[in-house]
Amino acid sequence: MRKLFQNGLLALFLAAGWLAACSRSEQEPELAFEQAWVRAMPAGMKMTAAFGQLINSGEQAIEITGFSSPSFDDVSLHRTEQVEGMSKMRPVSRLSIAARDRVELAPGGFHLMLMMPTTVIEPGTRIVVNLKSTSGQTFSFSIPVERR
Ligand SMILES: [Cu+2]
Repeated sequence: MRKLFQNGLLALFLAAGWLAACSRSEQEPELAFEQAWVRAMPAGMKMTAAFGQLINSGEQAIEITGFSSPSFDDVSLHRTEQVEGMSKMRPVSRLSIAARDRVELAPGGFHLMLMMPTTVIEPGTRIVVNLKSTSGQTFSFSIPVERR
């Protein structure tokens, strides 16, 4: 009787796992923003940036073309480049994250440029950033403000 119960339970687990595997393939793309942080703004500064790892765990590429935040009137993607020994920031209109791949946003490279704050951006608080994909999905992230 106990053996029968165990087998039944095992079958249930297998069925549940199979169902989960099936539904996963039909799910919308997944995007995570890990180790994300926003640089705290010194008093008087009108701009700052967000950094972290954008991780696409899905089977399809994600193309981000929309950037916004309720805490900033102007959000865009920038890339810092070295031009003739000078560090320059250039706007980038879209960010592609291949299937099962990641893109790093880091000082000196890609970053989310946050301009025209609508609130005080202090360490210990969080700000929300929304990334919109070309497939119409919006990914929202709550990112801690840190002094680094
Ligand atoms: Cu920038």
